[in-house]
Order: sequence, then C-alpha cells, then structure tokens
Amino acid sequence: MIERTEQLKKTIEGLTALPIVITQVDPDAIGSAMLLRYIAMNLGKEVTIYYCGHFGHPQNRTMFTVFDLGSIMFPIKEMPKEVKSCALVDSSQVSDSRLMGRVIAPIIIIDHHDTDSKTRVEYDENGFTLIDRVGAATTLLTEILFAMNFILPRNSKEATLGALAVFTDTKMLINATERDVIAYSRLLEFADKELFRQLQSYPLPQRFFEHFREAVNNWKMKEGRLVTGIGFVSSKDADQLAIIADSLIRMPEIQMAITWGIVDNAVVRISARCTDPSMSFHDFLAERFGKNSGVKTSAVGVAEGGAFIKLPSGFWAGDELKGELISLVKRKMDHLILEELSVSEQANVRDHDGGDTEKSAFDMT
Ligand SMILES: [Mn+2]
Repeated sequence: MIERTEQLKKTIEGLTALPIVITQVDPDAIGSAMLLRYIAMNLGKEVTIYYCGHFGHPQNRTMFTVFDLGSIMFPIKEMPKEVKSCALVDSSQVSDSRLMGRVIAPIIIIDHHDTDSKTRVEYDENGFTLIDRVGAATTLLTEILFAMNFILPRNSKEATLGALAVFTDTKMLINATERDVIAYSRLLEFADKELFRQLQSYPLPQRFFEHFREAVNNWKMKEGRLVTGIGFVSSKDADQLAIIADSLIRMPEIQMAITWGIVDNAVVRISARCTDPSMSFHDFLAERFGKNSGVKTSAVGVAEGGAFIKLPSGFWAGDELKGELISLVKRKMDHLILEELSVSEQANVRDHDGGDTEKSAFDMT
C-alpha cells in the first residue's frame, strides 16, 4: 500500500493541475472524485471535476444542493477541448459514449469494476492505475487518503459524501467487503451525521409520485411479469424509472418488473428488475433489445438491468403524434415482455444489433 501511495503521490506531483472525470453521476463517483480532489489539493494542485450525465436522481440533487457541488464540479462539455490528461474514477473505460465524443487520456485510473485488460496495460506505464474488486471506488480512495496520513476535517463534505458513497454503492453495506466496512467507519467518524441522515431520507418531488401513480394505473401483469410505462419524461426525471422498478419488484407475486418512459422525445428508456433465479435475465433482455441492454446482479438476488431504444427522429416527431407514439411503444413493450417471442422476432433483434454502439449513453439500470 505504501508503495502504491507513493506512486500516486509522484504522479500527482508531476502534474500542473488535475482535472477529474466521472462518467456518471452517482454517490460513489462523486465521493471518489471528492476524496481524490482533497488529496491533490493537499499536494498543492488545482483540481476541477467534470461530470457526464445529469444530477437527475433526487438523492444526487439533494447532494448537489446541500454541498453546493455546482461550484466544484462542471458538466463535461465545459472541459477545455485541449485537456486530455486527467484522472478517471469509478470507471476505467476510456472510450465511453457518455463522454459525448470527448477524448481523454487518463493518467490516473481508480476503479472497482471489471475491466478489459487493455485499459490496464495501456495506462499502467506512465501513470497510476488501481483497479480492485471492492464494493465502492470510494473505499480505495479512503485507503489511499489515510495511508498518506491526510486528516479529514470533522463534519467535512469529503467525509460525509465519502461515507454516503460507500453506504450507497454497497446497498447499505449488504454488498460490502471487509475493506468497505472499515473505510465506511473511518469516514463516518468525520462525517456530518445530521447531513448524512438528511441525504438518506432525501425528498422525492411531487412529479415522482405522479409518475408512480401513472405506473400503477398503466401496469399489466401476466404470470409473474409486470410491465408499465410512464409516458413522456425529461432526462432530468428519467432516473425515476429505476426507483419505480425497484419498488414494484418487491411485490411478492412479481418476479419481473419492467418500467419504461420516452425520454426527451428521443429514446425509450427501460428499467428492468428480476428475482427469478431460474432464468437468464441477460438473455431475456438481449433477445428483446439486442446490444442496447445490460444487466448486473446484486448480492440481494435481484438482477438489475436496463435497455434503450432510439426512436426514429424527424418525420415522426411532433406533438400531434404523441398519443399514437405512446400507444405504439406500449403495445410493443406489452408484447415483448408478456408474450413468448417467436423465432423470427428474435432474429429481428439480432439483425438490428449492428449499427448501434451507443450502449452506455444512458444509465442502463
Ligand atoms: Mn462505484
């Protein structure tokens, strides 16, 4: 650990400034970025954090407001084009469509996701790469921070956001390794407990409950499967699809819950949950939505997945067709989820796969 810590210190000291990139807005990405920022600032560096995506999830919005994150982190489009060298945390994917075409050459990578070895080899040489399968990337940064003997101020935003990051990314420590638990308790010691509680019981906007009502009014169920749509949503509200799916899958008679919405008039976003251990949920989604789908399984036995379908733009856009568009998507989704697919329908999806590689442009869960 000491050796690795020295290596990171040397890498940071060799830089004039440190831009940090996060490719999705979630507590762990934010916590990791904030701790790395703290380390680099203590080494006398100027730090700017750039984020992809939106502060859409109500918890992230609460974090944004409470800690005035708007003065610390900026949308990726504000990152100067000539800046390529940066730190990447909570991800190790260098070519990632969430970057919106931005080319980055990370000199520091700190992540806890599985990765292809290519990234590892390419960037190990002249920088710092740490990829370890723990519950949260913030755990890795906490270990580094304490190994460097930096002290977090009491009630600091770094400690509070860090503790929240580990707590959330490990699903309230259910998926935590021993290292996560240790990092969590060390952070909690310096966290603002009152704010921490506030961030746990974050407010849910009225729109959320209206969407929820819509989801309940529109649901269709058949043989343990549930599918429902909430119509048109803005990308700002799209994370609500995941929160609704998380709730619906808790119904005892349901083994699969699928929610969908038409986001920004351009994309059908799908959130999918499954508790049936006898089926491959990955295959189920891939057969229906092709490569634009993905699944991860949590330790609590719920498979969490998602997909998106790009809608034809231009000719079919327009307010006069909104009603028809919704009923078309609804019929298609009801059919895909509740009925068994014919062989030709599966082939159709396969043929369709080719061109679309924007898989990670949207949060898939
Ligand atoms: Mn993470």
